[in-house]
Amino acid sequence: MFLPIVAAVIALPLSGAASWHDPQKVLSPTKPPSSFIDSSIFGRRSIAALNLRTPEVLPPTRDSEIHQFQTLATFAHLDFTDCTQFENSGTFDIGIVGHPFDLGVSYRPGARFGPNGARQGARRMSPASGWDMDHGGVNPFRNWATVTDCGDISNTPFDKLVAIHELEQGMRAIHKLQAKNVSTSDAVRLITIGGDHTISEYTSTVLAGAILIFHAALPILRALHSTWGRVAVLHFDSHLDTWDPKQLGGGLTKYSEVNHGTMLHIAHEEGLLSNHSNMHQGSRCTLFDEHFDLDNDLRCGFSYIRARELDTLGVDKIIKRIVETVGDSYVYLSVDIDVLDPAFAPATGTIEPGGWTTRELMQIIRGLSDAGLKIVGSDVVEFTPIYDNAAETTGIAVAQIVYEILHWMVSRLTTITVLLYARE
Ligand SMILES: [Mn+2]
Repeated sequence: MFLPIVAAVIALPLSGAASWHDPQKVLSPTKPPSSFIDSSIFGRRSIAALNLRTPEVLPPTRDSEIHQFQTLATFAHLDFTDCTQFENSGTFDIGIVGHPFDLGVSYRPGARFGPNGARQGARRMSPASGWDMDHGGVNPFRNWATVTDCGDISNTPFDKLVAIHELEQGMRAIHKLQAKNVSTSDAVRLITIGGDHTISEYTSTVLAGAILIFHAALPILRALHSTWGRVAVLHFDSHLDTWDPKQLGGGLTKYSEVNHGTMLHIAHEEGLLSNHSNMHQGSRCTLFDEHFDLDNDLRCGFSYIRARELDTLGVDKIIKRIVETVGDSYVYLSVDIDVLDPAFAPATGTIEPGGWTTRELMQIIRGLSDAGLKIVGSDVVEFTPIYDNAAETTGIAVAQIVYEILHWMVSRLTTITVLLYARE
């Protein structure tokens, strides 16, 4: 059997009418086709013979936002506003603001690209198609609030404390602005997209109206009490982030003490947090020793729900426990995207297997909104796009969580305003 096959293979180029030396007929260099159509399956027939009709141009029925993959990538195709400029006071109610900062990470760097990654992940969202089946048909972009993309707050990549100062100044400038819809909103609300988790500490500080100077450690608590009082931090994160700098990062310089795992410890030391109503959700990290970290966490005013407790408690009981813990406090919501399982959010700085699904997190946030918890600000942090996949799983999840928080703010601000005025 071997010999005839070899003979056939050898004979093949030598037999038949079309030798392999013949010039290629259709794409002959001496006779190039006059057009692409000529060289295609349509041959040399005239285009008219194809009977192609001129496309009918219909009048526009919806605005151009429907083309979700086009235009510059602001968050959900929102209008851009330079929110740090006072001339823009009174032009918006809720701002999405980027903090491209990652000088506080301990493992994978790259969260400085998170804000634009989140904007890329939010491109399928649009005010033109924002009505939500799971929120009673509400479109949070076209409800009572004017929502805008504030862009990023510029900060140096060369010095962490200077960068934090720049971000803090930017946030303070934004919080000086008056809201647009003053009949409903007493102040602008911000959802910050990080950036590593270090930003939350001064974000909540600025929100509270206090001045924080890390290396001087002299917070002005009077301003905090005259505006929101101490805020309760709801901290969705696989890690505690209340680490004493003695345990994480400290001992080198004052610079090293400020990082994405110590910021809640520092916030407590500065007196910015509620005494007992802060909570971690989705915890599942390892600790530096048997007792110290958890004792220090308790001392910082936190309790926690571990990620695995979802299996026994279920979503409803988790919501109930959070509501009972937070009570009537003003809530600052901080979502470290590593609270999700790496299957749902692989692109983050410090991944921990065994987390929640995106749907579970969305349902818990929705439950807190329905319970009427009084959200005064929020962030979604630790998205590090370089570790995302081609489907942009993490970036789209980050955008969806921001959207869920936006629903909470839109649905609850009226209640907050009434309470604030009642206090005066
Ligand atoms: Mn964190």
